[in-house]
Amino acid sequence: MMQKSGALLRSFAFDETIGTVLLLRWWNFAVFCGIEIFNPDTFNFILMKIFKLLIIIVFCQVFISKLFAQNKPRVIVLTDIENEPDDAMSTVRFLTYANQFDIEGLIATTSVHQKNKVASWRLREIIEAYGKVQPNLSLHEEGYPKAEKLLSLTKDGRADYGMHAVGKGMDSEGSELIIHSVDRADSRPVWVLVWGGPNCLAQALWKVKNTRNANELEKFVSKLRVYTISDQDDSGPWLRKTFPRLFYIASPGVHELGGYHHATWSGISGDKFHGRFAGGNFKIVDNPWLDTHIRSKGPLGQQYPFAKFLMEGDTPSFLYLINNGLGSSENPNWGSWGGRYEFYQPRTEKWFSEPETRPLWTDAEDEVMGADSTWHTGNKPTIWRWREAFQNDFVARMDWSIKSYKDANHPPVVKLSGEKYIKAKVGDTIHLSAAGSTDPDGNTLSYQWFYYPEVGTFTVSTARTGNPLTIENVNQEKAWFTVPKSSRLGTMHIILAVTDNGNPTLTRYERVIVAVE
Ligand SMILES: [Ca+2]
Ligand SMILES: [Ca+2]
Repeated sequence: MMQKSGALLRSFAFDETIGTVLLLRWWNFAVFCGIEIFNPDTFNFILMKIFKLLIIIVFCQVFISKLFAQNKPRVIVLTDIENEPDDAMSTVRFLTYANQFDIEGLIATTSVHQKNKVASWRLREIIEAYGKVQPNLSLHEEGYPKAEKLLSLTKDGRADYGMHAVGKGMDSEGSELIIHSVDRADSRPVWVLVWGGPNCLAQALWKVKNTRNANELEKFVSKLRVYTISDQDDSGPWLRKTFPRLFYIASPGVHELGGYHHATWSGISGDKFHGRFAGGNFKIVDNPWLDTHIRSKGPLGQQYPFAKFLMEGDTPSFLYLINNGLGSSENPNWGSWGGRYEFYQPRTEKWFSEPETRPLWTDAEDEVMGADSTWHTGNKPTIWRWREAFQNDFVARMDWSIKSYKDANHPPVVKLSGEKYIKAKVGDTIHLSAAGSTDPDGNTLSYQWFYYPEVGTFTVSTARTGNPLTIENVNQEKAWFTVPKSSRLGTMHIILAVTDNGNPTLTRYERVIVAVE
């Protein structure tokens, strides 16, 4: 995406150059022909030409910036920031990825943990710090928005809890922003990432439901994509049952009934707190490591508070959308840094506040080899399996906020030299190649190919090992495998991870889907 936008920028610069050259040539031609250019008519004519040229240039800029934006997810964050330190932590990380998203709103909300206040002041404080490093971040990747723009999109929801703040007269600048964003003439969906209670979104949908007809409501709902971190007020279950077609990713459940222990998101860092699991590398999500690699780094690092309970419980919601070649935002079941979710109607668990009435994208299991050399199966491994990669990526971006390009690391650019979609039969040999992958820093690259057996419909027995497919040359640029026999044919997902040897090491991905018929 960045390469494409770079090429477009160059072509734009070329157009501008052409415009200037043409103008100069016209001027020379006029002088050559002996036209009296200071004649008022001729002068006005020249001014008109310049004016038209400027309009064309501005139009080109708007068009091209829109074209770039098309590739980015549109994102609105709802956060109960200041209920505890972890939303501020997530905000710092989120802003280091501000160029990956089209941020359309940052809304301070309530939650079960903070029922009567909202704290947009804290969002502004962190955005001000971001403003100090935005020029430096821009040395490393293009597209970082100005702090002023983000400040203008920072709003408050109502300082009132859950469904008590939904209904007639309950609009807020936050709920109005959501409506305006969804209504904008832009075909991309709007992602609402919910780090606290979603009652601001509930109010927006309540209003649309009560002021528009059924078709308009359906159109509005179809543009929304929601990823919530458990149910942090009573409006989440209301949203799901009232808008059955609303795209919704969540581990349903409330804190009071122990819901967080079961939630996929706790895989980010809840090894010793809510989640309580083994297998992940806890050291790299703990305070001492964060001191060294995050808090020490400039104005933005200074805004990163100490974890009181756990590091960044809300962060999986946007890790899910990071453009690293792994995830596919419309396919939560494919897996990403933000975890893996499958679409079904879950049975009622004792930690739900009420029974689910419809399918949603919810908890799924992966089997993953842990840092303790043991296989682990569960929903949390769908996140912690990528922990080294997403932590290193954050470290590099914090470096970007204070270091020059040559003193920081940048991720590899992965290239599959074959097809991404391959049709095959049992017994076929599938050849895989990452030839042509590069690194912007000239780092040496290492390769890892692996079968993601939980994804896709092809099924092989994992009774004896969590790694049921042998890939030859599994850690080389070129690898291959033979499609095994199976009693259930279908799609196989093969992931390529390419890691550089910079400091810290950075990883990017590609995915090959083999349809076995
Ligand atoms: Ca939160
Ligand atoms: Ca690199």
